[in-house]
Amino acid sequence: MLNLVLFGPPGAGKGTQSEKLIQKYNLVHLSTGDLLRSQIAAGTELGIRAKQLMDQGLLVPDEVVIGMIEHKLQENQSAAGFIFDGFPRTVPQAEALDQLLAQHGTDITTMIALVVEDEELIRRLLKRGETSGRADDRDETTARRRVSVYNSETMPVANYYSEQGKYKSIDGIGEIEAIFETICREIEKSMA
Ligand code: B4P
Repeated sequence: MLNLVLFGPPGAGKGTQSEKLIQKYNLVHLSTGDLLRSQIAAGTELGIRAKQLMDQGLLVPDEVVIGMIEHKLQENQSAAGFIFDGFPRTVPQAEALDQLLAQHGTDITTMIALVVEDEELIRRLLKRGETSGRADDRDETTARRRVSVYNSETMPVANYYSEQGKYKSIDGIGEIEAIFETICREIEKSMA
């Protein structure tokens, strides 16, 4: 089973690369950002609460996203593997993910971190905001807050996987296809 964590700051290209990886490796794509946006679109109570935080560029509480992932793992018990996109974003989320996967008799194969400098991230988020309609891409203050929340709350997750010998960083600047090929090479090394 291949279980991949695709890690990186907002706008690093996690969603972009996930779309390509799921095709190639036949994985189930679990993006907490997408799951939260479907809750918002459906107007659920969870979605209404999450939107208030997401629109400000802040993280949604750990128990909310962990609950969503738990539910999706249950629903996809026969999957060939998973790609975790935008999750885990805190160390408690990473610990919870390890426990959930252990209950299913599996674990994380590797974590691939896309590295992109802050000013390029801001440029990408604001550009996406021109067409995405996403409130969290709308203005520079929110985009900068998201990058800063990543640096303070999410970066420690890299150490968590590094201590397990599962961390691999990749340059996230360049052609989308070239970055994809580099990710594939790392995945294949981790499975060898
Ligand atoms: P996410 O949906 O995870 O959003 P993201 O970080 O913006 O996405 P990503 O890195 O996937 O960027 P993309 O490929 O689209 O999170 C949104 C919010 O949800 C969070 O702020 C938080 O509030 C909440 N949330 C989600 N998960 C959570 C969790 N686990 N815990 C708590 N809260 C959570 O790329 C961005 C842009 O760059 C695109 O326009 C793309 O075309 C472009 N791009 C991609 N690769 C490029 C390249 N190589 N060169 C140039 N441009 C590129």
